[in-house]
Amino acid sequence: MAAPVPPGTLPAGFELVAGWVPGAEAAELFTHLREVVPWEHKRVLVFGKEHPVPRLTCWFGPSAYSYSGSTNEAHPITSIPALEDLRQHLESFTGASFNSLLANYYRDGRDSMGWHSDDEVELGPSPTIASVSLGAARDFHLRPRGGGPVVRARLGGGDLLVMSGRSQMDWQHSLPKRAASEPRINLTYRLFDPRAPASEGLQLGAEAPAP
Ligand SMILES: O=C(O)CCC(=O)C(=O)O
Repeated sequence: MAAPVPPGTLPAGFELVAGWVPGAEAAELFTHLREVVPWEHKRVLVFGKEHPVPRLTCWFGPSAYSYSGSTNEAHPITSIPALEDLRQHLESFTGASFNSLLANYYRDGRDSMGWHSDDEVELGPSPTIASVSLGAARDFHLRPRGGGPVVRARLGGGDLLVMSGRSQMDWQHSLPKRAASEPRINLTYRLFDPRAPASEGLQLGAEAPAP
């Protein structure tokens, strides 16, 4: 079993487990998911103007959700056995429950994720989010919501980042653009309650520009 990166390396509420999916398996999973996930290139409204989201995405979960004038159709996790298998392993490893998953495909260094917190009403006040990275390593940044220096981490293929406790209340995260990068896939497993009072929706494209 892969060991967590020593405590204190990341802020409280963030635990990085390097090589959680072992090397060869992580590489195979990347190739498989790149082929079988029905990737979509969404467009979102930002200040009334439509923009393409700078990555490909796919939402798996119990129901569709909408944000910024764009509806994300829900695909069942069980439609891709490898994603359901990962879900079950993540539940055993973390002790948390997951019923949904946002898959992001960063085609190259121009693809990115802007500053945001996963703090939507449907996720509850202190969600546990399990984020699995596959493919190329990319920088991952954290910044305190109240202001303060950026904490820099690197997420490699097979790494698992677990965000829990006050992580979404106290911090924002982003995946900045880079001059060059090989492709990468990230899978964030969540527990999504479709009956929660409507919010702005998951921040799939409503994030601030990537640094
Ligand atoms: O690609 C990543 O590691 C970040 C994904 C992310 O921030 C999200 O899905 O909310």
